Amino acid sequence: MTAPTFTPRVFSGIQPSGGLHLGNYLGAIKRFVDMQNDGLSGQPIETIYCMVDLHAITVWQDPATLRRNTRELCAGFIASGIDPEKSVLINQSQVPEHAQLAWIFNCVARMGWMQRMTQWKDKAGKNTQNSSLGLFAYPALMAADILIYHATHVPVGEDQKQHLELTRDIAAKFNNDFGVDFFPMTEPVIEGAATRVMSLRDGTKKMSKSDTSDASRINMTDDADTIAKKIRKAKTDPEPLPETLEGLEGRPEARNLVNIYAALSDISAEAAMAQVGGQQFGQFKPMLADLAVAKLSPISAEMARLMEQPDEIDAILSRGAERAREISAPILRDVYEIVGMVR
Ligand code: AQP
Repeated sequence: MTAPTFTPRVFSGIQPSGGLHLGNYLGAIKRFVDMQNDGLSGQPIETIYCMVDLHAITVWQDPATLRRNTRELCAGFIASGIDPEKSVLINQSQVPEHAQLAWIFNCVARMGWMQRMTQWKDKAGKNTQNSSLGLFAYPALMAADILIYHATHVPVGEDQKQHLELTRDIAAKFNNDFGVDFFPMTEPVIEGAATRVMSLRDGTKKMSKSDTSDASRINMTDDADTIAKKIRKAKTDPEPLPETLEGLEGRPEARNLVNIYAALSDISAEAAMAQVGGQQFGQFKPMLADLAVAKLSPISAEMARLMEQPDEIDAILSRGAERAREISAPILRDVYEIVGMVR
């Protein structure tokens, strides 16, 4: 078998394990849209975006809620600007090659690698014995999601950096174990002003779906009043904003709001400071709230409209799965051949 050349290709996914929030939007989806429309370094690039439902069930999900969340996530992708004609939009469980390659990777990855994953430690906490085997093996499935398409670039938030490093380790070990140059060394794409959006209640904690406080996050389905109220009530310190970015050192809540402002405005944090440096929060917060409402309200309105057409969403996902399998099935066939499966 000749060593394949790797067509530049983007893959990324989000779990339908709850509603989308501003962190998912700024850290991931907005970047997905940019890569779909602008390509990579000016070159067009194939983009595949996924609702990773198999990942979601690593912790228990109510079946009806999971179904709804998966459709709502798909609506969120499309409402944010993912065009199902330009990008391949899929639900993970509809492309069986993800799970099939994950099994092979379960046999390549080492227990010690998984045990070092901070997300595993955070999510399992002290209760490792009672956590699902799937939660432990999560990064091997994530590696399979990416490598089943030979994806070369993965836009993610900063929290996924360690899993991307593990994906490279798995690819390298597979290549080495079988003496092939089969899987690419995928590059994480962690860019922009908001690669780690923090909780509105605690600037040292990531904004997250699983935070018990709804006030900690802006949900993509929040209405204008709720968005404005959450920003008004966001925790801050008593000082006005400094004149420069350096002055935000040691002020995580202020830094977070500036990053959100920058990312929503499509400018760097430095450029944001040139606009808002020196302002009191009483002036800055209403401006940020107006900006957030202006950017997010059209998305939530479009999500609501799309959710009234679940059949249309399902049809988009079926079409996406067909397109995805044209790429994934031949790659899995090659993997089985390399590993020595009789076909
Ligand atoms: N706060 C965040 N800032 C920037 N990016 C973020 N992402 C998540 N939170 C932030 C990025 O969103 C993508 C999908 O994340 P996910 O839903 O698959 O998993 P997650 O990171 O576990 O999301 P949550 O909200 O934090 O869920 P829970 O509460 O269940 O743990 C990824 O690219 C991620 O980086």
